[in-house]
Amino acid sequence: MTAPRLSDAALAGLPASVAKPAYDRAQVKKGIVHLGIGAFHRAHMAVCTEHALAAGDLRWGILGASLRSPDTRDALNPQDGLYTVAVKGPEGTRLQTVGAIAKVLVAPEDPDALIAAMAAPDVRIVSLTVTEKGYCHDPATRRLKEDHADVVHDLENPHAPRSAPGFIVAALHRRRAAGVPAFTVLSCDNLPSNGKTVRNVVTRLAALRDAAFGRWVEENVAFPCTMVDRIVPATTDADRAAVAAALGVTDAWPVTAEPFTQWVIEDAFPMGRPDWAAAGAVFSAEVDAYEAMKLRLLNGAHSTLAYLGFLAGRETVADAMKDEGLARLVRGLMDEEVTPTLAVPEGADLDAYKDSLIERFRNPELRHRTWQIAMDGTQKLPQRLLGTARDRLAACGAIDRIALGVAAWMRYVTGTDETGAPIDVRDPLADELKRLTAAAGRDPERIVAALAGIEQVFGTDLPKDPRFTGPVTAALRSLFEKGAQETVRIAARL
Ligand code: CS2
Repeated sequence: MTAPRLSDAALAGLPASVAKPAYDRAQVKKGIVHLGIGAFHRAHMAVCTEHALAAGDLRWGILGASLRSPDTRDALNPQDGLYTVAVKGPEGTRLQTVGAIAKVLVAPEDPDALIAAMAAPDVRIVSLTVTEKGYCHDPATRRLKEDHADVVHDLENPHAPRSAPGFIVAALHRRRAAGVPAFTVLSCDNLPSNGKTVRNVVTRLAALRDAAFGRWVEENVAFPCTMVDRIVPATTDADRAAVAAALGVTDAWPVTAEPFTQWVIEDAFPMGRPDWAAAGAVFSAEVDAYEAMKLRLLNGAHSTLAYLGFLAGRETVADAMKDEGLARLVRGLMDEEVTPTLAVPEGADLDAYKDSLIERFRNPELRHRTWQIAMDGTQKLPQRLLGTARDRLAACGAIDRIALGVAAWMRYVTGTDETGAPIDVRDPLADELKRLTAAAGRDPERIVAALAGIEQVFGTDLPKDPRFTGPVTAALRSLFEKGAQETVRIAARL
């Protein structure tokens, strides 16, 4: 017999060890619409918002929206929006059932319902975790990609958009027409100056629709920047089974996360906001510095570990960290090549931060697959590794480890692993990557010339700079000739 499903009615029966909503969910208003209601949001912003609700400010319930698949809606709506966060650390697993999400909509099924929900006067914040590619921007310039298929579609169908910027523009248009003040747009994706990037794309899209409306958006909408951090691997069936066993009821889609969580936010919310600081979020005027520190140290190391680890046959980040060479390489990357490029936010302790990153990557309780992090490399490399490379080159510094990370991405997107098996390369530019690498064969120079020629990723400067292409080509040659593990061993000087 299958266990009954998690629901409001089941909350009272959950074991006392499970934290659960300590407020009357029926009284909660929907003050936030969140676009891209994936595992990360549910383990991060929704948990902070839960805290604010529990403290008695019931204006901030979350209406979630999926822009593509119905899976999250199908899992969460039958359980009254409830789900469980399993926090996995060395001291074991802590469970919290979260009630902050009232309901989930599936945008493509009824775009107008989502626009109407976003236009409701109670909604003061529209937040997003739509991943890097969801901004329809050019990662190298951070501007709207006006020939992006979704942008073209959304301009032709402003009332039935497809993209996150398209929905934001449609809802702001409706609010303006109804005399309802604009909501604040809160990007929670791993992009540098994410607020500025989303401002760029939304104001441009609005202006393309109508110039006067574009100016209104520019003058009336706040786009605070944020730095978000929590490692949240994809949920597995084993996680589902463990959570169900602990709860005594089935949760169709729990999320797992590490104990660490950090959120740094620029305090620009003219329409108000929950007291996220009480839940540990930090309001700061230095978000850009925090963001660069996190993207270059954590995510730069993560992507490097993901490509090299995957090629070396390591399934998870924790497995990859067991390779002494890889562990030394990423620490060297952080200390020697990233740190000199950073402006350290006031009060931040870089050494302690880097130590904690190594410890977090080693967390044996998390099964964070290298393949998962390897996804969407074209959208991630610019802010994770290439910006650092540029700053190093400008200062005449060495970039050997960065070059190895970039070369590992190139080796990975050739689509065949070291045993000759195919790699499932997921990337918005996957077709182009396939075409370019197939034409270049296994010749490192040709591969580097072809891939570094993708201007929206590498810009126009890096492909012309032999101080960049030289070390990347050398590293790629070694990856082909010696394999990832040996290349890393040599690079880590073991
Ligand atoms: C990871 C991030 O999947 C990835 O690309 O690097 O999701 C990472 O786990 C988070 O940014 C941690 O805050």
